[in-house]
Amino acid sequence: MTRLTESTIWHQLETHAHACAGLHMRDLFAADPHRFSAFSLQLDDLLFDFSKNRITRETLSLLFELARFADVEQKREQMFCGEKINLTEQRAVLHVALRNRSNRPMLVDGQDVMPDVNRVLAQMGRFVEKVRSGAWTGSTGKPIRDIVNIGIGGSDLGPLMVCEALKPYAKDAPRVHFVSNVDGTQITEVLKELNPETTLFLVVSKTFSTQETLCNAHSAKDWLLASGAGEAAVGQHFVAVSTARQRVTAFGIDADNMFEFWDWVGGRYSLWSAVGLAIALVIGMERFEDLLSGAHRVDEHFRTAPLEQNIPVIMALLGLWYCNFFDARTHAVLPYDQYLHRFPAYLQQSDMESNGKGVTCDGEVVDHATGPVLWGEPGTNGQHAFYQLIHQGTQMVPADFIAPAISHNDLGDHHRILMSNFFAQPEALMRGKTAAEVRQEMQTAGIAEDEIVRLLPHRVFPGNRPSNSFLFPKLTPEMLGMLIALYEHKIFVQGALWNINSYDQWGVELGKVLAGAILPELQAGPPADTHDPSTAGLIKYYRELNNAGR
Ligand code: G6Q
Repeated sequence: MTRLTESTIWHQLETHAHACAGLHMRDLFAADPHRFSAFSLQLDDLLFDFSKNRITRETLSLLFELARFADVEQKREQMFCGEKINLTEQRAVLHVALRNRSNRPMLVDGQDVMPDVNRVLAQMGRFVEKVRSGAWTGSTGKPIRDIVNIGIGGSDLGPLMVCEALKPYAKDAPRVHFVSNVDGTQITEVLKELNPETTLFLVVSKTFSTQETLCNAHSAKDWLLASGAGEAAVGQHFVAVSTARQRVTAFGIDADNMFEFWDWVGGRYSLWSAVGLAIALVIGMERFEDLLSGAHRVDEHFRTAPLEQNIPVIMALLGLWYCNFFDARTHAVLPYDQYLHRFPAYLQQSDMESNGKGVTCDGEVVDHATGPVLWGEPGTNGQHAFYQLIHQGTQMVPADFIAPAISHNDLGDHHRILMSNFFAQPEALMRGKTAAEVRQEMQTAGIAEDEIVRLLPHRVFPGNRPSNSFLFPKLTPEMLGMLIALYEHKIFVQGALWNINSYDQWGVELGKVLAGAILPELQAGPPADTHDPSTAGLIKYYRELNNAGR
């Protein structure tokens, strides 16, 4: 296959990007009264406005041609058909099966996975009902009041983000806590507040061999036993979510209390599986299924809508446009909803772990940028912090603005004020403020001419800074499911365009091995002589400090 950057369409995009360099969005809007309707799409209640981008109709048609050149549609079908598109691990990538509410057969190795998916969902449903109704008790017969999810990475960020996002639906539910960091401070602080008799631990680990998770799980078990509970209590206070049955039972968790998932579910795409047990315990199984339904709605859209009307495809192409043709190295996600405060952190993992790759599926080193650094914070907090750089800094930061029209907390003028910011920021980023406008403003304010001349360059905003806006009625489980799935498929499309494997994570695996090798050296014996002088020096000083501290 022709290298992406050597293809005719890539060259056409380069030429076009050059021609677009002088275009200002302000002028594009002025020239085309239909720009908003031409460059926005609606999926059910969700409005996706991408008109504030540095694009013309020609840009889009070239980008769609690039998608066709990269076989995005065919690759999409391969994913939905359970082909082993995770080439380095020889695995299918079928998280869409976990939320396949149509129940149509979905195959991996010729086997329909839906019976297994439905079996585990039913198991989750029974368990959730027992815990929420109080029928499942701790070892002293008391109902469960607190749930602690112990997991890391994909076994933490998804459930954590969703539990935060759907807090308004957590009425009459046990409280939920998350422990991920191997830093003992986190689990210590969480357990301080809890009563062992009424606490249930969910140990969530695909492999059940992740050092951080096992270390935390063992400390949790010690805490339970130290309260006077016998070994037999472990079964009532610990359940597991994993693909590794033997390791789970070796830990002391009853195999009946293990919720299974499968190797065709990547960790960062697993919140739809039993990894989402904490979510279901907190919002109830019905609402968890609503979350799945929202994602399924997007799966159907992504699979069937023509590229030209396909929201994740357009999100992906716009991202690539800036990343590869405008040198944008980061992408901001800016939710105007406090409940979505962990959404950027969650997407950071799904996007950066998926598309932070430098080699194509064919093993060639890429000669263009791939996944951007993704980052963000809830809207107005960001405005008083880092938006300055987005408005007037020297790099382009494409941004996604996300907001519900209706708040879960109708408090005075709060939501109207929040929304006025949600509308104002993308507009200001797009329009900017010209020297003439700044001058006029300062003259009206009665500022002296020499002062105007001095201040003017500082108060000009170049504008022409791109953004997408996502506006929907309310942050419900369905809507959240839709939002997450849109980003998941955007990531898929970008991986397909760049011809990289979005579904392995050798960088993560490396971290797991490296720390294991150094661990024994921190206690006794001479540090290994294989370290560079910097690492050796640091380890030596650490040991001196520890010895002095004893
Ligand atoms: C996700 C990654 C990674 C993984 C964690 C936890 O896609 O593979 O973040 O989720 O390393 O792994 P376990 O679930 O196996 O403990």
